[in-house]
Amino acid sequence: MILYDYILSPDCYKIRLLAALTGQRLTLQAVDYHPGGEHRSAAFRMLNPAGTIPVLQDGALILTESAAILTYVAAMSGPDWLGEDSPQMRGQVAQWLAFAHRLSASIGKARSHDMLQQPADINACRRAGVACLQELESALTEQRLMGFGYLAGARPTLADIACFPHAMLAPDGGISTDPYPAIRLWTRSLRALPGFIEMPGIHRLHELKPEPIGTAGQD
Ligand SMILES: N[C@@H](CCC(=O)N[C@@H](CS)C(=O)NCC(=O)O)C(=O)O
Repeated sequence: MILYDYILSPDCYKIRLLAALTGQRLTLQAVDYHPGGEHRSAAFRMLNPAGTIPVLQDGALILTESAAILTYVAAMSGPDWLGEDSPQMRGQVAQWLAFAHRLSASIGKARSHDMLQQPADINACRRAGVACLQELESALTEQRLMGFGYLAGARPTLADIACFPHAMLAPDGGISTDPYPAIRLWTRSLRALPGFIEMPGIHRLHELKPEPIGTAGQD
């Protein structure tokens, strides 16, 4: 499988992360997203008319859209990461895959604005990004109250992988992740998974802060 990849792209990182966690081999084809803008070239648009990365090529199959690529990579490794144990779990995974687009449109845009000088209404992006993080925090808190550590239940699924990168990169767009203890505990659980790989640039300093009150030893 060939992944058309940019090392600092959260949408590409989520594919690399899932491949690492599921033991799938990816051949990385670097795209000069910045500063080259290779994703906008005619040659790249032959591959993906939308001009976005990631793109996955597996033989004759070309897949665009990170949610679709995640689903394919997960399906290649068996049923576990798809989260198909129950209709409820399936629904939750689909919900969080869609939610990840909102993270991309808010936090992702704020980050591209601050780091790559891409035009954006930065205040609107940050407001929408904070609303997304609050939503994620409250969903994870609810899960913890039911004894679950992940977005769609007791074990990690595509839902978690789709949301983790943008949530963790929020500080790059001027959005603090400090007020969210449930998110912090969730990211620790994800980082502890066998095969987990980091993305360069994800901030880890907030993890050195004290345990959220009443949760020590629970993750
Ligand atoms: N909906 C797409 C969005 C991916 C996306 O926005 N990728 C960014 C890089 S992280 C991109 O290619 N943006 C196009 C651009 O900057 O022109 C997906 O989930 O794959």
